[in-house]
Amino acid sequence: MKLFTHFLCSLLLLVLAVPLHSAEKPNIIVIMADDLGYGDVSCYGAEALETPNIDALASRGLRFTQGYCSASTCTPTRYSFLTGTYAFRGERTGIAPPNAPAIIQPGTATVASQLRQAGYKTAVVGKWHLGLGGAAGPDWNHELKPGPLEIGFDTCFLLPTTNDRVPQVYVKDHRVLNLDPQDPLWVGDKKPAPDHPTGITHRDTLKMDWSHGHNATIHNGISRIGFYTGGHAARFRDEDLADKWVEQSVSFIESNQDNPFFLFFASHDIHVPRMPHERFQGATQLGFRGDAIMQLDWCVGELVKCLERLGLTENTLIVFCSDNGPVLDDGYQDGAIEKIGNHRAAGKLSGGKYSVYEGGTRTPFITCWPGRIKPGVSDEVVCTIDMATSLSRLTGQPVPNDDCLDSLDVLDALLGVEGAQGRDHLVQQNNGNNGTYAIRAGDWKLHRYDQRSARNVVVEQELSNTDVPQFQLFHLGKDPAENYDVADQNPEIAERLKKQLASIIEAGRTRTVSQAKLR
Ligand code: NG6
Ligand code: CA
Repeated sequence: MKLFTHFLCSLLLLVLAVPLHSAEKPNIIVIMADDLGYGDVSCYGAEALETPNIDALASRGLRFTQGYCSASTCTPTRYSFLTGTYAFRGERTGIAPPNAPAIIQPGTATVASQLRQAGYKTAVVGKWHLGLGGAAGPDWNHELKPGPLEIGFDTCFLLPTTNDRVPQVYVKDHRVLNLDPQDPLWVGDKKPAPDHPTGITHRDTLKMDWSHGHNATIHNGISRIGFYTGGHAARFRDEDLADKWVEQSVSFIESNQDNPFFLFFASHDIHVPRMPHERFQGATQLGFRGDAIMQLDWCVGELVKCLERLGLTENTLIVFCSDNGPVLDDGYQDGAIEKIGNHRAAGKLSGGKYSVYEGGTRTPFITCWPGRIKPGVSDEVVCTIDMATSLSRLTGQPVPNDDCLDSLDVLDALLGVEGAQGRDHLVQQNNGNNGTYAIRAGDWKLHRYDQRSARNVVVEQELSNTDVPQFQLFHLGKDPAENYDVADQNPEIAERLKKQLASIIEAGRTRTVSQAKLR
């Protein structure tokens, strides 16, 4: 009898130890494009070019009409994608300069650390732009630490900042790749010598001219933001970046084909300087901006082909998204404006990069997992910030209480489960913590501009507000392009959203907070 009771107890313990939902461990690839707009690919309505590989993901998976990144610039979106916390809550989360120290502190839970804990091998390949090194910034000639490896990635192969910023070198794990110690790399924000050639002094030698900023050190015929010297053996050609990302990703996938892996494929396309490989130059009528979209599409195709070759297609979840909306002239004269024709980079939306209009943060967003997701179109609101919590649930990982503060579990919506709902609200922001926000709740959207200067929003197409009020209210259902501020006609709704936004900022978190408290 005693033995039997003992047996029963053990059985009970065993049952309790099994999580309610059994975890699934598909391979996961997040492909994040850079500055790609809602209307830039053919499955979202572009007619000036065709993106067959991205379209194929959409037709084999779920195409979201309301998929977002959390900010309309790069660093804050990447910060909140990885950490699951709104960037406006953090310090130094605005667009990072070349010598920025690591922005995400070691010990912070991230998408990568959560998946690593679930038994995944994790890698980031491509643009980082989240700082490297301790408080003094990156030590380019020695160990670049902390960085991705200290926040959950097993390996990394990076462009350290963004390619219009110096330096043009790859970082593999903790080191600049191919750095010759005899030719140390120096990076700074002041001219290192009076005769150091720059985009100003040697403008006539440039292969692509600048239009604003981007006039410091020249490399590969393109002048950049910031100065650097040395490290010549380590420098890359802009034209080869996409090939390198694919090569490194394929090798990571091949080495991990027998275990679950997570790959963050952080493409640099279609950020400036747009200098696609020669084989894509002239591929579209849109100039290098369009050609870079073709290059991005090619990368997607190569990743998909690799999965197919290894028999991993059925068991791999691919998420395709962008880090912010579109911009035409972002500092170089590459013909993007002159050649735009009828193409609308943000589709039907207003605004783009740097703005909290929908065009700034609503982007192409596709989930594809042939073994699990039924193809279709979803109108649910989902955001890159939700990956941390949603992928944790998928893989059976508890989310630490003090991290991933704004990452909501929208897994079922991401997988297209019948009747599943996405977010009922989302805060959008532009850059860092400068007091420019928008909140979307259902069909209503409120903009808030704390700084007067920020109200001169740079908007991409037509709409050019010169001085807007601190608060504006739009009805996205009736007015998706946010043309008509209806705050005066709907004062109660405007008040409700103002309060909701203020409580979200004040509460310091939105996950595991009673939603009533946030209203
Ligand atoms: C801006 C740059 C822009 C781009 C952006 C960051 C100027 C005038 N503009 O400051 O070219 O680099 O920062 O883009 O220098 S992001 O997509 O990485 O956020
Ligand atoms: Ca970007």
